[in-house]
Amino acid sequence: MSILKKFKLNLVVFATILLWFKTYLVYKINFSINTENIMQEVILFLNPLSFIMLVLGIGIFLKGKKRNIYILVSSFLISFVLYANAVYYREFNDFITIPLLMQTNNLGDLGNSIIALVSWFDFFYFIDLGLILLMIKKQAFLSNKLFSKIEKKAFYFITLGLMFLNIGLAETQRPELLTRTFDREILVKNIGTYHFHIYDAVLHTKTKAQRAMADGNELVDIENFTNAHFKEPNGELFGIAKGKNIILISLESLQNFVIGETVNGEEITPFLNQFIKESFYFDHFYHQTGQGKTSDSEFLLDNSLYPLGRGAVFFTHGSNEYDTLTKKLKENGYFTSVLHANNKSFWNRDVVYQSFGYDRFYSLTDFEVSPEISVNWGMKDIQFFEQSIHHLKEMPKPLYAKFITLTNHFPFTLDEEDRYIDEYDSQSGTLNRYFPTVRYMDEAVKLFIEDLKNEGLYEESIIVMYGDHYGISENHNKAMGQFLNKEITPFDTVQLQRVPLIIHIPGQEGRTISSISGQIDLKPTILHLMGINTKGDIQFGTDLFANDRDNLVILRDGSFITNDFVFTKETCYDKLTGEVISPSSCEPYTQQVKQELEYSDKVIYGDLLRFFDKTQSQS
Ligand code: GP9
Ligand code: MN
Repeated sequence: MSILKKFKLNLVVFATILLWFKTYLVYKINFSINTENIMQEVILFLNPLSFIMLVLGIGIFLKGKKRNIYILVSSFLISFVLYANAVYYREFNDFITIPLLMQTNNLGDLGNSIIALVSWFDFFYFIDLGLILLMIKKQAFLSNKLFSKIEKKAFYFITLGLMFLNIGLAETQRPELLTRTFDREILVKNIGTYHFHIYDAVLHTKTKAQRAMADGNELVDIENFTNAHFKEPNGELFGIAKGKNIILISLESLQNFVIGETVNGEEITPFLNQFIKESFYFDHFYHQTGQGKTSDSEFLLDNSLYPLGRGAVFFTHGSNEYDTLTKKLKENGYFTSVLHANNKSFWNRDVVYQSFGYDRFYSLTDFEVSPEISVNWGMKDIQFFEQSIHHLKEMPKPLYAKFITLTNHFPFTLDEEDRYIDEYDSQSGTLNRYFPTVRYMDEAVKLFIEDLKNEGLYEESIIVMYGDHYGISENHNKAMGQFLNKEITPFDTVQLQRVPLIIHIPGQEGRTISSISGQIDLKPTILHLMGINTKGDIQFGTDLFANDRDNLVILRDGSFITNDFVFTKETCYDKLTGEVISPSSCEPYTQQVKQELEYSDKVIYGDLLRFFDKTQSQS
């Protein structure tokens, strides 16, 4: 007992440890954060500590009553943030962000549900404050010894060290964590809930400042530019699919080089190879995504704007005003939806789909998912399509439904029973596994089309399918070279950014179109097929069926492709031979490329479409 009496604790250290352990407990109990290995668990355990030390640590510079009040107030504020997230998470399975708090209608909804969400035992979230109070009152275990200068320095040295250790470890688990701005859960898992709020605040301030400084006059030049590049729709095809349903399938990581190809003597995409013959097939169609991957391709589709060069626009500018494909279809009587068997907050989709005007997002909770029908990132494509048919049948018609597949995603793992062809044999496991997962996706699409036919939906719909982005990165050039039987140069890398685009229109004969095009062209193309004109829209794509298209496709990294040239990594190539040629051949395009990307970025950073007067531009 006498030993215990001698044992005295510093209040700052005591409060820090309590808050740290409490946060970890909330991670484990409230936020269903799963860790996949010991390292992730270590990161999760460590990540609240440096922030708490940074804030509560100020207490070591204070004395007596002031210190006690400071520790109590700061512990309370941090606990409150944690608690607010825990309450929000109960209903929404997500973390609070600033844009969310700013959305007043969201707040209204929140207000109503808060009462339903809190419960009497929530005082447990603040139990450490009780312990701190008790300690202050009793004074028995409280040490009033002040930190020496050296100790203070050591305290903050350790805090900073922990912060860097956390970021370093997180980076090994998730390269480009902060620049690729992944799912909020992944961010919280790696940098912790408190750092996440700081990160969110920085992102928000930056975005707000750019937006605040923008004004409507900036639109004039941009409108002139996009209007000058507008191409009149093809008279024969304009409105050819008017009133039909639109079934759009985003094919995960599907690149063009597998189409019509074989591996170990077996076709990789037997169904698509057939389907192409009855459809418009664009074999020189490029993805134009950046770090936002699938979400960037969705952004291109809906807006005909380029995604951003850094970060994912779905995260950074998800709540902007947009003039989307979806909104236009909705205005024309369509029921608009997205089907994707993943968490609704992934890629900030729940927020973005609202800005884009989708009526309904069928996400993970709308599907019955079990481990048996899951692989890799989640629900298997075959079951995803199977269950989607029920949703499709129930939707009001005409419908526009976007399906996002998932199985053919890196690292391309597959269950034995779903392997229709053998793996390839090269030094890259990734490329080897890619072929069977592509083959699986091909099967899933085949079964889906059969289901559409059985349900009588096939003849009533146009079907648009495209690859969202590359699946095999440049890291696998050697193996890719072995498969393609050539050495992969930067020129080939650009050519490998081609993804298939297939548009099936009932009653139309199949045709392969080899003019160059990109995802940015999807919006005007689809709308014109439906008989909806896009003249006057701020868009950087053009109708793929227009007769006098400009022949220029711009990739997000500034590389570009024309009929005759490919420009990438500061080098101009002859498109036909792949030979390096004089930069002067590519020069005439460089200005337009720069201008176009800059204008598109400006629209997003300035949220300029809020100033866009459609009625005026259409007249
Ligand atoms: C996940 C899916 C894949 O929901 O969209 O995302 P990706 O990593 O391809 O961007
Ligand atoms: Mn993807």
